[in-house]
Amino acid sequence: MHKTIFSAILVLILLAAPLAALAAPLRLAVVTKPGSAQNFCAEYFARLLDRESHGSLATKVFHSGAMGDETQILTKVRSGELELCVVTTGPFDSLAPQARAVEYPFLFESFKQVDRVLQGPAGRKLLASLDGAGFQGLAFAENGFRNLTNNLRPIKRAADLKGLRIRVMESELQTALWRDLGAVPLPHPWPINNLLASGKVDGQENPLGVIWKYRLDKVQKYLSLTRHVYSAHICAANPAWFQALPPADRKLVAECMTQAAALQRADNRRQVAAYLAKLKKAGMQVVEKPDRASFQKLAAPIASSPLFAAPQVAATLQTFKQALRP
Ligand code: EAX
Repeated sequence: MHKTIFSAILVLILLAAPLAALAAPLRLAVVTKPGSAQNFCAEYFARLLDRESHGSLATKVFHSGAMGDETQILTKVRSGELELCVVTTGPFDSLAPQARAVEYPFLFESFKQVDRVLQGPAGRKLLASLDGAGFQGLAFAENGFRNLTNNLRPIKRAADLKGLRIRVMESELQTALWRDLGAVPLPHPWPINNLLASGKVDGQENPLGVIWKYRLDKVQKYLSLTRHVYSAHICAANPAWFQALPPADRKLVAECMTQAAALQRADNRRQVAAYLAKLKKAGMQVVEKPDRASFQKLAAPIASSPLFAAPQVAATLQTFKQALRP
């Protein structure tokens, strides 16, 4: 009797082992904390995929830097240590330089223009091209239009930036941009609250949602609505893992990510005005209409800099500009 029960249990264990291995959750990483834009997309994707796959594709979201900063997350997706990520376009810079076109200064004026490019053929082409850099591009979610904050003075025009020490993303483009604008850029991974509190930099730049959710108003006094760069989040997968999925699962993963990203973008846009109101209420002094043309003039030579010289990078920017033509 005991022997039969023992054998039955053994059979069950042997049967369950491969099933358990199959059911190991997909690992999806974001650098930000719950409530942030990246997390919204990641968590919504996880819920949606779980529901649509009837529980056969579970996802574990690693957040708050549990898988390292955004550059480290990208490296892990490329090596297969992670299946998925939602990462800001900035840190894609050195790994997939064509992604730089998204954060080209003053390229986009409105969300409508952003969608025309990123949600159209030009955006799809960029996502597909990431394959060459070791990523399966799935969708564009959104960080938003970036604005400048600092502790020294209200920034009304580019001349006011002289000598300002600004934390920038780990991105060659963003570093070059702020140098061209007359500031002193310091590349540093997210999060940056401690860096700002330490006084090693005077300012930083991020979308209003990020400034509010990380309460940068507590360590920064002035805010200028420069909207100098639009930051997307690229939802990407490890290509080998993705391509090895059964076609139906591949389709499901892509569709769930597309839907999660669309919902996240809509949520982000609905809240921009509220974020600004909250930051004002919290005491930030806001320059609502800085002289953006003065910034734009100093940023213009970046198009002919080595950062946009590589054929693929130049071609991506060109495709974006073409898509923006009326
Ligand atoms: O979402 O590093 C940054 O400034 C990014 O905007 C970060 O991902 C916050």
